[in-house]
Amino acid sequence: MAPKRPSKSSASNDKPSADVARRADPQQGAQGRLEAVPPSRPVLVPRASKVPAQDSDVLTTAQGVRLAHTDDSLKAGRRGPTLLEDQHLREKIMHFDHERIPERVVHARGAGAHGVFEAYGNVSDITSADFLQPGRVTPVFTRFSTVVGSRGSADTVRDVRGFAVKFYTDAGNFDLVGNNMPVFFIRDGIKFPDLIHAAKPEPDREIPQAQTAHTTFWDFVSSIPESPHMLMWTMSDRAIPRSYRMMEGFGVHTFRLVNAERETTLVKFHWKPVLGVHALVWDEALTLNGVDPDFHRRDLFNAIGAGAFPEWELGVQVMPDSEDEYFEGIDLLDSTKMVPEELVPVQPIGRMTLNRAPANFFAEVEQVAYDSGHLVPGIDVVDDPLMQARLFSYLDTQLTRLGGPNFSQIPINRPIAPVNDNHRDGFHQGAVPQGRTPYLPNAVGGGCPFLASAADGGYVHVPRPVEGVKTRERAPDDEYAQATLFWNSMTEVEQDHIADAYTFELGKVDIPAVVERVVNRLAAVDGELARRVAFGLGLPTPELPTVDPSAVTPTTSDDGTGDDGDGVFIDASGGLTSAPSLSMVTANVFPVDARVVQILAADGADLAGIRLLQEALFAVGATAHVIAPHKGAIKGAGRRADELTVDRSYHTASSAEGDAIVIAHGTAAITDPAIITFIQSAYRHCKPVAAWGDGTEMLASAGIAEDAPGVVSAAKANKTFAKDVISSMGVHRHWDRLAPHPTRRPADEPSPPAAKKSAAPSQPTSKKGR
Ligand code: HDE
Repeated sequence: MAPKRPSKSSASNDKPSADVARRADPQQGAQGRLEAVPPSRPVLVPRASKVPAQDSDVLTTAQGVRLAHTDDSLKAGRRGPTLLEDQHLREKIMHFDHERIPERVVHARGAGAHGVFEAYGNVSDITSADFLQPGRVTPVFTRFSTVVGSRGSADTVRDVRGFAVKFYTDAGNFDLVGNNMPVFFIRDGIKFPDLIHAAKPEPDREIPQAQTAHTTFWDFVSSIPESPHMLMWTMSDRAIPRSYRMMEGFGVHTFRLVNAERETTLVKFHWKPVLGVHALVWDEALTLNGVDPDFHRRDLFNAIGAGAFPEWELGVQVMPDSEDEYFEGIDLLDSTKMVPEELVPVQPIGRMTLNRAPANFFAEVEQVAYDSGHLVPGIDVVDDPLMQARLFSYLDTQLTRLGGPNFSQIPINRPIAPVNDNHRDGFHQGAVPQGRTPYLPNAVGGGCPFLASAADGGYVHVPRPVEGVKTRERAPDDEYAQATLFWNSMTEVEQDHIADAYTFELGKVDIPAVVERVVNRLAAVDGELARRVAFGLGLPTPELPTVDPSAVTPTTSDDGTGDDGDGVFIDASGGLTSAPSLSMVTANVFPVDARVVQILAADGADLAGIRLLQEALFAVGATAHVIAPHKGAIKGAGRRADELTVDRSYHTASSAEGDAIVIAHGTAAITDPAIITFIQSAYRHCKPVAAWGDGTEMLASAGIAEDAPGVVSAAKANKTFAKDVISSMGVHRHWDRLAPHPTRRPADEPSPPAAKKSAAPSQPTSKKGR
């Protein structure tokens, strides 16, 4: 007798919800497909898998034959030998042998989640893209990633983060495949293989994993002209985010938007996290690489599980579509440049909420195939040579990674818009196409499928004149202005961290000439930065400036001067000397959703106080971890046998995992020096530190003054104490605790003159304001 059919929890993702309707679709085979009902309604359910891999209650072979035994292979006698005849064994091992697919060449390490995008901006004057019109709700799948590391590398390495969003719009899929930094290392896609070869582990020794702190990376980036700006971003705390939920996202390239009247504007896309932009400190990132290499992945999963759904506002900077595609001297076709928000504010146009973790990591996160060429009517690309190369790469890479040209049929990649593409056959064809006329024009098939005009939602390119001499030259550049602008826009603590990051990375470079070249070029960004890094590396202070960028840029232009041929030099500063919007350190207070408060406790602790704090934190959406000398449960102080569950013991916990620590009353008797170190490191990382009752004695043992910034203490754990703890978390870090950085020049000592951007010839005219 067949076993009783269990509730179909394993197939729950295949169930259509009230928001979707199933229809038979000859193009898609007998299982049908999910189709969105009226476009304005949210569609929150994944595309259903048509492959019936889990629709039997009984274990079967891949051919659907029910199995009676799976624990022993078929053998001649109980001790073997194994018989070749065992089809179940051979099929099972064959499939297992082929479970791995090639990891992504770049961005191999990542995590993703489903969600919705709700548009609310007034955009009809700039784009006809239907999903951006106010009120439209579109399902999305978002994947965050690091760039350099392999799939099994740690989350918290210093690196750029990928921020890729697939919008399943009614007009087809739109992929915004961006990063958490608004610029890039190189200007032309032809240099991408060089960049990645230099950044990946060195090929003779396969060292180091997931790091740019090695010789070949710095050799390459210091030898190309355009890298100084992006290097400032990657050496800043932007490269060690606290959480995916606290990262900005950028489309990086300029996009061309087209409205219903076929008028165009140039825009930059921005994602702004509702929780603010926050980072780890380097010491925490290093610790987390060992303590919890899945820190970011876990954080995303836990936040969604806790209902603290991560949210970002999508915004656009809108610039006129001028003939030369410059704005205030900034080349909009150059992805090593950004447009400061001080010049063009970001206008909000919608909100993305990630509300569902993937059901199966491989099927969704690994198999999702983003493509910067996935555009919908109303959105187009520009001539940026970096973007143009990407338009080739993403389609091409999926052929190997996903095993053929039919990857758009994989459930996570399938559009919700109806599809009729006339493509046929190929590896892993999942559809059973009908009919005999997969070609156009045809008369035999009644001319089907028909074509759509722009008015009917067809993608029609805006006519634009294209002309030029066939050449391998590049456009003129201003390599340093925006790097200097970035440095000038940082707060002191952010500058300290940048100087430390350069010192760390270059400290791992084993060829002195490479180190010197980087430090010399840093002098052209900022003399004081170069001095501080040189000091840390034991090098002489570089003269200001010592480097002519043209000397390291034989390919910049014909004569290597940055001259565009008309005696005109570019000024990419936008006329600004500082842009405060680039800084992550603000006085703003942010929500504490799914932030982790570590409550240090022990047997005999004030359990009622801990519970009060736990509840107060839970009420504002934060998480509490009780940390004690042992796992299991701790006992209260009273006579009643009161117990509280411990989340982590000191053996598994690290202060790097939390956003704040609180020392409970009744904990003071612990003498383990590891706990004192735990408290001291939280303090040194400028996190809120709190204690009540005799917990304050632990503060004293750790050398922490109760009146130091971000330190909260009280006699009892009551509501006021809980409120103070929560409000001290809203600013993320209490940097004012720090003593001046040892390499910072004392305030009374004059700084060296500001570095000029290059030793290039004087600048006769500027493109600024063209
Ligand atoms: Fe990518 N990039 N990229 N890239 N990229 C890939 O596509 C490439 C660039 C970005 O979570 C690959 O499916 C070239 C800039 C993200 O699945 C590959 C160039 C930006 C992701 C590829 C660039 C990005 C990728 C690897 C220089 C920010 C991860 C696997 C012209 C705007 C998407 C894959 C995910 C992934 C090529 C430069 C963002 C090889 C040739 C600039 C977020 O096709």
